[in-house]
Amino acid sequence: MASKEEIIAKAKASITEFDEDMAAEAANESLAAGVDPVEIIEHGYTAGMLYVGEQFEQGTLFLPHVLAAAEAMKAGVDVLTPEMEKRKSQTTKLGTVVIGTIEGDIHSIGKDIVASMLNIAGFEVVDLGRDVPIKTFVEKAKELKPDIVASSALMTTTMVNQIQIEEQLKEAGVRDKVKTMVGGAPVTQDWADKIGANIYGESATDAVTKVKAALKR
Ligand code: B12
Repeated sequence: MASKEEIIAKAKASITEFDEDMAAEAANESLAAGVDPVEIIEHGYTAGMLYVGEQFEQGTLFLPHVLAAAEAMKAGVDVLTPEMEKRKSQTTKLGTVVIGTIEGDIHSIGKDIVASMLNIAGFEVVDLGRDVPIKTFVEKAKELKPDIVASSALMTTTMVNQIQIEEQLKEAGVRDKVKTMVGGAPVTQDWADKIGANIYGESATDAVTKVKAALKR
């Protein structure tokens, strides 16, 4: 049976080689070997996607490659999801998180991972999808009274819209009733501090740790 390191390497290679079948195969091998799906996602697929992103930035790979890499990542994560669901914390609900990719931005892979890891950790997650209008975040905050309103932004041009979430929650009179969380590749702790967001999460595991700490549950 393949070792954990070999499976992680295969998961990473499946993304950099845009190979959906290989991605699913690595996922199945990891399940058979009893490797934590989170490790495959973070150190395998995500690491591969980071590499593809760098190559895209340098102009050695192009948009169709990025799309193919994203498809491969989805193929792998789809195989792992049922197992992650099974491992879902059976404790009482820890809290509710409303999450979405910010208005103007269609990047959803990172947001999806954060949403599923929060869900597995025992939070009720309401995923609003991608390119979510600011007003929808605010409406859902009023309607569902979640503990956390979380937004993902993958572009410098769309992260500015996270300011609007802060502003419009204030205008609606609900800013003090929820905690806001921001994340996505260009987002930093500095940015979160600057716009007045309560939590910055660098990765999905970081998000889970910080949400738990913020809600002290
Ligand atoms: C995959 C990808 C795509 C895919 C997206 C597929 C999908 N369904 O999501 C496709 C091909 C569709 C795409 C399209 C575009 N893309 Co693109 N894309 C990427 C790429 C290569 C990887 C992003 C990714 O999925 N990473 C893997 C995931 C797992 O990582 P992640 O998203 O960072 O998420 C992790 C953390 O950030 C964090 N996190 C994420 N969200 C959240 C939220 C919360 C609340 C928290 C706490 C944490 C958190 O946790 C995650 C897991 O650890 C990046 C490169 C990069 N460096 O990011 C470019 C990139 C983001 N894209 C870019 C661009 C320009 C575009 C396009 C405009 C291209 C075009 N010319 O059409 C369009 C966007 C159109 C739009 N309106 O949104 C630019 C953005 C530049 C900028 N302005 O800042 C980048 C940086 C590439 C580049 N350097 O040019 N893209």
